[in-house]
Amino acid sequence: MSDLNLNTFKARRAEAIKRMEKNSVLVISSAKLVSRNNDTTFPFRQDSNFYYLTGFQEPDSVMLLHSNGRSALFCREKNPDLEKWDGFMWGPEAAKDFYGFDEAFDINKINDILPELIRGNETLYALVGKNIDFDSKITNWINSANSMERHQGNIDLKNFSNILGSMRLIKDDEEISLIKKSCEIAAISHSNVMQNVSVGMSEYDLECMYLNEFKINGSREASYTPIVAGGSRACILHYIENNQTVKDGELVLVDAGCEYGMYASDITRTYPINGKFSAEQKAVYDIVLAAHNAACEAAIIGDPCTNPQKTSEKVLSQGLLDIGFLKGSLDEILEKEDFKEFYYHKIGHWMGLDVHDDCPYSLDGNEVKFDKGMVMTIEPGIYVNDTADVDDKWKGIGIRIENDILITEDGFENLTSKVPVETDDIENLMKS
Ligand SMILES: [Mn+2]
Repeated sequence: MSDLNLNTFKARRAEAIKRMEKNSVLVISSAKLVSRNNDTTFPFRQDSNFYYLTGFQEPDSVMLLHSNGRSALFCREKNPDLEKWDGFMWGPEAAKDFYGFDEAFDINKINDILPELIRGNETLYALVGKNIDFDSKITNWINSANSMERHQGNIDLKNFSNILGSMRLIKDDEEISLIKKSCEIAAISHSNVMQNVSVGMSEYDLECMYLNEFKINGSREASYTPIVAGGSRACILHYIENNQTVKDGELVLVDAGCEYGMYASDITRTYPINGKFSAEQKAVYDIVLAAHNAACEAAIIGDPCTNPQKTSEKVLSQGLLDIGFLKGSLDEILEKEDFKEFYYHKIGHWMGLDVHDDCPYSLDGNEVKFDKGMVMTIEPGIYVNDTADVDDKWKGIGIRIENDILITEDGFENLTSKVPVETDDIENLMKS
């Protein structure tokens, strides 16, 4: 906890307040502890939006900001008995002082206190639509507050998602250094595992190796469940069963990233389990790589954030024409989106506190334009399903290549470059 710069969170709250209308409040909830099954829970992971504005790592908490600059935190009362089971709890008083809130209250009293704090305001901002349970609490609090006024009040509920998402879109220096570290750990992990795989291993053998590498390199958690897909299972985009054997001659697609200081990384590599690409595998791989490289080049400050998508569709379609997977003219293929038979997902996503960062792609009907400090994944793929109208020798090949890029003044910086991406480099690494 001591490595957190609490001024960063305070500054973000001040910035959020600047973006609020006058006579308004913003109310955001923490994550909850989620049950796995009877009496056991998943490891707690704080809600990214709540964390971004507070730095506070406990469940059952709510933050309130007022346009007049005041801030309040609701959290669990300190409970020495419970602390013997579940560990340290801040309690409102200590949390208020340490995290720099003006007021703090017992979360159990929120239904009485929060309506008092929001009554008489014109606007209540919330992250509407993210959590039905919390949305209904918000509605109830607004209802209580309105009924407290001598003449029925009318607090206007507004969605703060795009405002907060726009703040989160531009990463500050601290965030960039955490993302870089997360990317570095993930890249080193991919390289280390590639050197140690062998024919006949199961997908979960590999999964285990990746998770182990993350942990020994300083990341406690993966940023999502790793996808380890041997052979044709690579064509299933969110395959996480990871329970089959990877056979000689097959590729394995691994989409695995880690979390460092709450920030995600997200890398995909596809490589031959026996260390040597076949001619067909290499031919498809090089098309995906060409699309990847061109898409990275298309991430330019001032240009729409959809340009890498369009670029990848063009380069990939040309490649699919060249090897005879698609027929007709390039313009026609792009117009009719014939490439979608082989490339059926988007080029990438914003990345930060969330692996799919909770940030907008368009605002007020306009595409978001690239700016310095944005972080996006670039991850084109080609997947040849059994149903494709191609020679049998191609079927079952599924390839995705994914790196994480930072938008800078001089173009893009590849944050995951420590893991090889060219087929020659992968083969050489796997030989070593
Ligand atoms: Mn991704």
